[in-house]
Amino acid sequence: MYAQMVETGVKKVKDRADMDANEAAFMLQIDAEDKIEPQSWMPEAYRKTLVRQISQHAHSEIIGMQPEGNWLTRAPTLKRKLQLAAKIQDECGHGLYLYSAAETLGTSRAQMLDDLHTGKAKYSSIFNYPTLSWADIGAVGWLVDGAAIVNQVMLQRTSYGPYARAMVRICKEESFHQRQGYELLLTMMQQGTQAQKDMVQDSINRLWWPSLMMFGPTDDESPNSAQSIAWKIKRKGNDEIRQQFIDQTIPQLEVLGCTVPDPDLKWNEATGHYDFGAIDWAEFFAVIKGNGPCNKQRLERKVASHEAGAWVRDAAIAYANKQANKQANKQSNANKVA
Ligand code: BYC
Repeated sequence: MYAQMVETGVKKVKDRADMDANEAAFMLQIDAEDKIEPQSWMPEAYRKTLVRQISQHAHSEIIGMQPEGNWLTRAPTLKRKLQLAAKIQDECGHGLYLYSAAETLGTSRAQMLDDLHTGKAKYSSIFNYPTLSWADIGAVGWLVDGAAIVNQVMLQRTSYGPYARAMVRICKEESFHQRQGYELLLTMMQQGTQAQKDMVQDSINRLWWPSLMMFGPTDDESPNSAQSIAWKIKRKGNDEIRQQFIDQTIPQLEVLGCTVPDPDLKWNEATGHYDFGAIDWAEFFAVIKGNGPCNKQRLERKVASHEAGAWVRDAAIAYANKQANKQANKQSNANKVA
């Protein structure tokens, strides 16, 4: 089994009988569907699990801007360029809400960024694949945001209040992203040249399997799922949401007139779901360990832009200090007069 890099202290789901009074009361709150808020008592492992997941989610949004930004200067029309610029800005906003949600758990933005920059914290495997053609921008919107939504709709009901509330807004924006990606591909398929249609198919061929890997390892290889489901951080296992994504995506694929690179994909009348072929988990684990096609480039770019932005952070701090001093002087003058 894959060894966790972020140790949350959970080895197995604790029996209720082994819980102390605080933990038992916490579980009653979870059972009652009460949201856990920053000031609520929570088990340390619950807090660590959330910091791990929310910060990795935030990092994914921020790193995810890179493969899309790659096509910003080469968008085919002004309309497409504006759509792509708006989408990238949305992703940045999602990262910021999520960092703020994670900060409510007592960690700092600087710590989370340091964990990302030093390779300790992960981000979604999908962003370690390159965007080689304009059609990839459509496929990222349709497949990657589409996969993200299936997961995030479930996270709107996650047990931690600030994370659940951030997800509500994020899901609305992700729905727009998914539609713009699909509309882009549909336009290429319905109005494009043969070369453009081939570009769409090639893009789906390359991004289909990595999109399925976004949901994480199978349930029996997922060290975090059982406890996260018990705490209602996750509402469903990785396999169930992967299946849900496939079931809702294949009819859309058929409308496009494209195929997926999976000879075993077929509708199963008995289960009411699509059967699909084996996922290459060796590839997934290689990517999340840092050996995907673009891991090195993504991280180097992120660290370089963080360093290049140091003066902005310094200026913001200097300005905040100046304002605070001004306010303090005003207050002390007012006190003297009084
Ligand atoms: N990639 O026990 P498991 C977007 C890790 S961005 C990398 O199942 P868990 C967008 C996992 O972290 C949307 N690592 O874990 C942005 C764990 O390692 P650690 C991104 C993965 O947490 C810009 C280990 O494998 N969405 O939409 O219970 C442009 C074992 O896994 C991956 C989110 O981040 C992966 N795919 O379940 C366009 C959703 N899968 O941490 C679009 C929030 C697993 O123990 N996250 N790992 O070292 C989640 O819902 C859950 O964390 C996961 C994994 C379902 C991903």
